[in-house]
Amino acid sequence: MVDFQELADSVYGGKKDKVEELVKAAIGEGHSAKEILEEGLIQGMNRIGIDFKNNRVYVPEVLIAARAMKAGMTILRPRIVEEKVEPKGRVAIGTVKGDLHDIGKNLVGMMLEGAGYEVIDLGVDVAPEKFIQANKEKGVGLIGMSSLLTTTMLAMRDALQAFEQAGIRENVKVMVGGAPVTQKWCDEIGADGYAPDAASAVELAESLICA
Ligand code: B1M
Repeated sequence: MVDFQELADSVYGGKKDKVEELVKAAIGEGHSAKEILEEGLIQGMNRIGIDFKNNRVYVPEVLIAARAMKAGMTILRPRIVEEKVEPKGRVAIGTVKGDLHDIGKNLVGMMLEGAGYEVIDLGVDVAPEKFIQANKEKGVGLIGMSSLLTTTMLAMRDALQAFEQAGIRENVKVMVGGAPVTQKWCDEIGADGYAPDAASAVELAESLICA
């Protein structure tokens, strides 16, 4: 019998091969994709997120855990599709126009994926039109913008104005983050929420999507 605690521990510890082995075994035993996801993979990512937030682990550990999670997800994906497991929500995430930093944005994306969201990663140097397109064509309900430069923080404001002009602001929530970004800046530009780190971004997404 597959022990879901062991699966969660293996994700946490970044043990990619073990995660793959346990996910295959759990499928073989007839567990549903939802169960494997929620009881095993997501639990492991949740824990690493909390420990990262509390400075008990650092970026490398989170990246290694996320790689193990992804390996498990790759095996599970056909099952998820087959069982029509609904994601908690669809999020488009990107680093704003003019900014090429993506380590923090990737961490946020991985944590959101680990928490059960479908994440559309638009990459770096993302123009507002790309976020708008993701909302119109892919139905994303939440847009996440990351900025690491004080100069590109202004691109967040431009993007929000572009969302208004494109008429999508009413039907999409916007969260912002990145080292120079603050709650004050979030309020000033009229975004819906600010998160200081990847684990908080998951908590924020939960509250914004449920709002
Ligand atoms: Co650049 N860089 N960089 N850089 N770089 C900084 C940001 C800088 C502070 C370094 C410094 O001078 N001390 C400085 C900015 C100064 C400023 O604006 N005030 C700087 C500069 C100036 C530059 C260049 C202009 C340098 C040059 O070319 N002259 C240039 C700009 C290029 C461009 O973007 N157009 C540049 C380039 C680069 C590299 C390419 C070399 C590389 C990026 C590689 C990459 O990302 N693939 C790089 C790096 C690595 C850094 C530092 C050293 C590290 C950034 C990082 O990855 N942190 C950085 C100095 C520093 O921060 N110590 C620096 C780790 C990461 C996990 O943290 O991204 O903050 P962070 O993400 C956190 C939170 O902020 C939050 O969650 C994450 C996890 O907890 N978060 C979100 C992030 N996004 C979020 C989104 C959310 C919610 C939370 O919701 C959507």
